[in-house]
Amino acid sequence: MKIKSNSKKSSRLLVTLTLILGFLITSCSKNDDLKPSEENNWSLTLSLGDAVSLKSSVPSNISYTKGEWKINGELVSNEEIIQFREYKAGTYDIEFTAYNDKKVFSKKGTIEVEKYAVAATTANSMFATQLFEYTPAPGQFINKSPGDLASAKSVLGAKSGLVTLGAFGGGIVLGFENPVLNKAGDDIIIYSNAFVNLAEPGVVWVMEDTNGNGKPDDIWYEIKGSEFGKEGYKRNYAVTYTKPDLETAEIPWKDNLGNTGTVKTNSFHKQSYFPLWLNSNEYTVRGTLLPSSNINFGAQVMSLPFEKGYADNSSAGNDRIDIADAMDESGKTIKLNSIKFIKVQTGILADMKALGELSTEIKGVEGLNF
Ligand SMILES: [Ca+2]
Ligand SMILES: [Ca+2]
Ligand SMILES: [Ca+2]
Repeated sequence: MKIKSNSKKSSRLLVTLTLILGFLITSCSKNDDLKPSEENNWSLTLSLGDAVSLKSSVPSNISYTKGEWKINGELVSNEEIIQFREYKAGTYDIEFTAYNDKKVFSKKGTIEVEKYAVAATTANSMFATQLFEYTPAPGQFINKSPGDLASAKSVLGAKSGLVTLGAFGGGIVLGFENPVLNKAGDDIIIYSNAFVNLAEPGVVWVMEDTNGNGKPDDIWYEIKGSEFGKEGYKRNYAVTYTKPDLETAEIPWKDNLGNTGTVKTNSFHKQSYFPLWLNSNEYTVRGTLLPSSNINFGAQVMSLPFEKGYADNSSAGNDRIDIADAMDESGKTIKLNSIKFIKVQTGILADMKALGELSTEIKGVEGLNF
């Protein structure tokens, strides 16, 4: 963790990963007014998954009736202390606002969360070596292996890790050291734990580093797989998962079509199925829903693989992706010369009975053409 602060006067106390931000009160008036600080900037750089505690320390002679923490403009807490930890690289705007009946006092800062990467060598740089985001949906392995940050890191630079993405929409974003070129035929292999008659297809997205900044902040293009346009295939499908009051209860969801349901819990996995590192009590995932047509609830629950174009699909455990199948929002094929980033998301929303939720797993991602 690297820290810098533009605010010379703010008192900082770093104990392990705890950061206390002293709020500056430029003057303390007789009326207990909260005055805005002149120096309103601080910044931190964290690695993906690092945790810091942020404390609002308005001096005790100032009374305020309400305090609010916002992250990227969204209210996350009214407590004095919040813990910040993100599994998604990017810039986060942090704001604490204190109110009394006279004034509003606000202090802002930013936290930059950097990707996690393993060193790229000649022996491993054909694999994705960078982790930009791990945002699983709820599931039976979430908050433990293979549904935690260590598991997400395990797929880097190899094909022998294992991470689960949880139920529909849960995802992971990885990057390559060097662009993977779009040559004739397949360009990428996604390794998974697919079993015979138990495909858990994940939708694959690719991105060029168009602006050349090394970050996945350009346009995602979905790989047009064999289920494109079939009944049950829906783009821009969104599901909101809510943390239940009882930590071990099943996880309610609602989608953007008015449907509701739950991610069921089972007796094998007794921890919370909701990602406990999140700052909020609900979150929404958005992606492409694949048909449930290949799931068969007979004497034995089965999920047959689709023809092509998905992760965790083929029973051999290696699914080949052709960058030439990338398509834009309208479904039109787009020509990409290379890609730098890849995203995989669980594509089906299904309760597989005794097997738990349908969830895509991956073991590693390999580029074939450089
Ligand atoms: Ca190709
Ligand atoms: Ca699987
Ligand atoms: Ca970029």
